[in-house]
Amino acid sequence: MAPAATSRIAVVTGASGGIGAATARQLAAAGYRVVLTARRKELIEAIAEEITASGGAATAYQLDVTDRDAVDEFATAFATIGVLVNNAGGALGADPVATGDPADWRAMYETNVIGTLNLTQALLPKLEASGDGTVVVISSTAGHGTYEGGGGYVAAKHGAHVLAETLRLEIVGRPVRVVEIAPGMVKTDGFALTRFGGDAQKAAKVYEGVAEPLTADDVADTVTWAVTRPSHVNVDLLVLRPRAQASNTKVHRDV
Ligand code: 8X3
Repeated sequence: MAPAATSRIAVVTGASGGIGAATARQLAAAGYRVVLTARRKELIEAIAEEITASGGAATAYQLDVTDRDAVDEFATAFATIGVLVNNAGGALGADPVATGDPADWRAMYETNVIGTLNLTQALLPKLEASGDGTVVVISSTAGHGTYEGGGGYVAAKHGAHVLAETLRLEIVGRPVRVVEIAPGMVKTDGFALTRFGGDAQKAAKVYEGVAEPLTADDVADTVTWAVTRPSHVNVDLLVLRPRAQASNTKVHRDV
């Protein structure tokens, strides 16, 4: 059996909204002492307060996952950690490869891949010290197949997927599981809006006519399920999509 979650620490990156915030709330409800990290301090502080007010244990720590010095400093606060959820990331632009902005590609690689690398490297000794750690990588179905306009996001998420797969090979035999959760279409407040530079109309088009895109809570539910399996059970990869989405390019729309 996995040790009781109670009093174990779960670090969640990108916890200021969407999947990260939902995951922090659900892990706290499962008994973890949650540490919410993100760049936007006020947001994570508010969520941590809300979790605490409802009887959970949560703290907020402002962190940019691409800043390695800051990540290393953050890691010094812990002797052991039970769970690391690498959720920080996201998409910038939906341009074809021929015209995509290299700055967007670079930024996406930095957050989705290097950010995950930074946290994982810094916290791996602490996860191992817990005797039963779990690294979760929130990748995407964009890490398992491409689509037109996927561009740098697809490339970066393939990087995150490969990081998870390679790490699992390299640390086998040590007491740390590596779990990859790959969501398809998830409707959150921020994802599509960020991708389209704040253009609400373009963002709304992503979900147009789709009966029920996944919610942040749907993804948080799978994360919580995966990390609370008995210790010897490693959920290598869990791909989830809404029923209306059969593949990256096949979505049923009632329009
Ligand atoms: C989000 C899924 O289809 O926008 O990670 O690439 S998609």
